[in-house]
Amino acid sequence: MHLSKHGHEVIVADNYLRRYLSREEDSEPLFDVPNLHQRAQLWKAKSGREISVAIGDLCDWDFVAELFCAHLPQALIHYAEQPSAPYSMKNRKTATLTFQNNLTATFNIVQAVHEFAPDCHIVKLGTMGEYGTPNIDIEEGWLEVEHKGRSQKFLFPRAAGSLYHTTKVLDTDLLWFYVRTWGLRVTDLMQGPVYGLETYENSGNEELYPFLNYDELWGTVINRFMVQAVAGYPLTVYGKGGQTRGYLNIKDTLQCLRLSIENPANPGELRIFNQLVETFSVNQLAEMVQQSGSRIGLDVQVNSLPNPRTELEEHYYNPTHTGLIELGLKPHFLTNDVMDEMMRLILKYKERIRTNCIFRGVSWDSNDQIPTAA
Ligand code: USQ
Repeated sequence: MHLSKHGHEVIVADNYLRRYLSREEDSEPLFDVPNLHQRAQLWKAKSGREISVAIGDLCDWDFVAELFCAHLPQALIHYAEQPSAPYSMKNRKTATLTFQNNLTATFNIVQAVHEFAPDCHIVKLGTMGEYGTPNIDIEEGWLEVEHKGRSQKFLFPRAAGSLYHTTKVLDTDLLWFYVRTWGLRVTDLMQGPVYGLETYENSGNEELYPFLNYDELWGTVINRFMVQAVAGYPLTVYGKGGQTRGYLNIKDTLQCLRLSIENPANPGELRIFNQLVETFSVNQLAEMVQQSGSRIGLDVQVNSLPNPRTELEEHYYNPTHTGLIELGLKPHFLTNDVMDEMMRLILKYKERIRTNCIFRGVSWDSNDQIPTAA
């Protein structure tokens, strides 16, 4: 919708995998999301602009080839991945799905661009989690290394913290290989956890909202904490709560995509941006949500749980993130007003919150064991 509003001709392809998996896991979003055809019609009624819809699986080569031949895209945004770290760590079946889906979709896209639209700019959604939490500043994708009097620029070292994040490392390597070999033009957006619901395009129109997941598998931490606060469920801080990540508002993810498309990478270039606007620890987020709660009349409790994940709970974190600002990104920060407004919006849907799917304890070193939250 954001690209469409800015004058781009947009075709969306989806196989409803995420909807299917969240239904299978009994962890559906707070709002019912109409199907893609219905949403395209709603957008047309609202904006007068057309978005084409194609339902199919990017792991299916025939579907990909047909889509490319029919449209010969100038740019392609690749979002078609299983995006949940806990889901990827749940058991062998979920790990296999994550691995096969994420790598095959990326591979098919690379092959299709090479075969049918070699000038097409691939904008790939990576993740800040590819880098892990190293004890040095995180550069934007690359690191100049001096070694025994010589120097070379390498991909910044990757050390991901889940299988899902590792598939993104593998994606980057795959893209980098084909950039070197076939001269593809690629932008890899290393995105931090996103929060938010309203964009300039969907504002006030529930049927155009994105998925607001608040369960352990599909919900990101800020959205989760806000829903927990509204439901009167103590905030689930994992371990010591010093885990620090780079966050951004959903409005900024859209800006970043559009800026990347409107300023494409060169042929033979793998351009990498760190896509975040500010960093917070889990403890800071819990405190901010608690304070927002008290401003709007909610008594929010914070609970420290044994961490189901394997990750550093206290660490250095200082990622560079100037590239997208230089392209023109105007960040929206997590201010008190932004938090209170989102909490009030969620409050309107309080009755729909199902507290039993908030915590299930998918452990990084077990096979589907479910420890209790207490
Ligand atoms: N956390 C808690 N309590 C919770 C949920 C999360 O303490 O109830 C902690 C996690 O342990 C982690 C941090 O909060 O340290 C962020 O967790 P998250 O679930 O918000 O984010 P993550 O699993 O890393 O994944 C999300 C998206 C993923 C994206 C990633 C960006 O699901 O698709 O790639 O954010 S990043 O984290 O920078 O890799």
